[in-house]
Amino acid sequence: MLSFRTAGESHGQALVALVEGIPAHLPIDFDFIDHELKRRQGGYGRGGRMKIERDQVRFLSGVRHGKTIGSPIAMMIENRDWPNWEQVMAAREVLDDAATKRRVTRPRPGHTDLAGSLKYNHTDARNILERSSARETAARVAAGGLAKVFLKTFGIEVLSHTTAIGKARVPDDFVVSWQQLDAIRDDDVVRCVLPRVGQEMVKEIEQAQKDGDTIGGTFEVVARGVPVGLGSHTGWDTRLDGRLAQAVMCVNAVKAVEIGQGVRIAYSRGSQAHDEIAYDNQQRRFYHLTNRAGGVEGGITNGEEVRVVGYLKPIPTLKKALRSVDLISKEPFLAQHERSDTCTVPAAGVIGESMVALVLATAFLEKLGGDSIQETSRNYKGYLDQLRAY
Ligand code: EPS
Repeated sequence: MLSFRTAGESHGQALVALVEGIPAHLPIDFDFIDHELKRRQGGYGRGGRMKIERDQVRFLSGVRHGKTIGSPIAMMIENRDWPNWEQVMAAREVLDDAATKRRVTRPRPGHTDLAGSLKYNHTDARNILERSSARETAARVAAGGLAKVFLKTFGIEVLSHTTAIGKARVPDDFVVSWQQLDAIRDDDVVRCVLPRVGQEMVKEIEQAQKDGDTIGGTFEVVARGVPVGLGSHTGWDTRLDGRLAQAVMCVNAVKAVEIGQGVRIAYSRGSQAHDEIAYDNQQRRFYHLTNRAGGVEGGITNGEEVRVVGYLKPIPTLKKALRSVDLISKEPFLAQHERSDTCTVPAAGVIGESMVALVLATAFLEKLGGDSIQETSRNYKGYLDQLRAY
């Protein structure tokens, strides 16, 4: 069973990801995983922090001579900002002065500051925000990179694009092709496949920046090569659409998730909502004439591309601060402003890819099992033969 956890604070020493259940003998593409981390760091509208960090994975366990050995894989990403925070974030007790420096007592509306401080009984919201910071997603992308390397062995690939930033958005009925996704360049600052809309997105971010404000938007993750039969209709928690929704919803700032064209079809008739079925005699496979369902029917993948849309709220750390109340004095104040980003939608797409890859890899291994890649490959071949012989 594939599972992963992360640990680490935004301004702590490092982030850690622990991945268990990847079969043995998987060749690790180290450069690919580091490149994934770099993709996450990009995007127009990131703050000063991204100039400091140069995320790279150090493998601590589970990989030997370039291949997985079947044991838990521990990955570490150093925080280059740590030397500036050694005292503030020290594990051991420090002098009062260093302990109170950079204390956060004026919670930001929309952030975890208030709910987290009340729940964990802290009067310094730094104890909350350090972990709820989106910095943690670097560790998720490391784990997701591993999942992508695993999936690629079986011909499954996951990419994403930005579909809206503020008022700039791709047309409602726009269906992105794999070629368009594949052609997004690393230096594309908004990761939108329609250049004219991309330029509008840049303007939206610039305007928000000028106004001391932040801006949200949407991204779409697409997975191709996904076989029919991942996930199951038999239980509430085995349905793959539910698992994908959870995985994308927990990306920082995401407030809504859509599978395929789920939102639009809620407002249309059944005859306009569903994807008609056809059969390809040559390839001996069923397929659909459209893919509004986003590749999942009844909680099971149906062989079409899996498509998931994440909707992000604007980041809650605002220069133009909103009204708040001090945690200690209970007096009204404007919320605290910490250095932060104006827009993270392009980065969120990369994180969404990782989360989708982790869900797909988990469901793939649930269905096909295997302690070694050889065993999983044999099982997969047997399943594909079964589908062809159906
Ligand atoms: C974040 C605030 C900023 C972001 C950070 C998320 O960091 P800092 O407080 O150090 O300026 O840049 O994101 C990352 C560091 C990252 O790697 O994505 C926050 O408050 O959530």
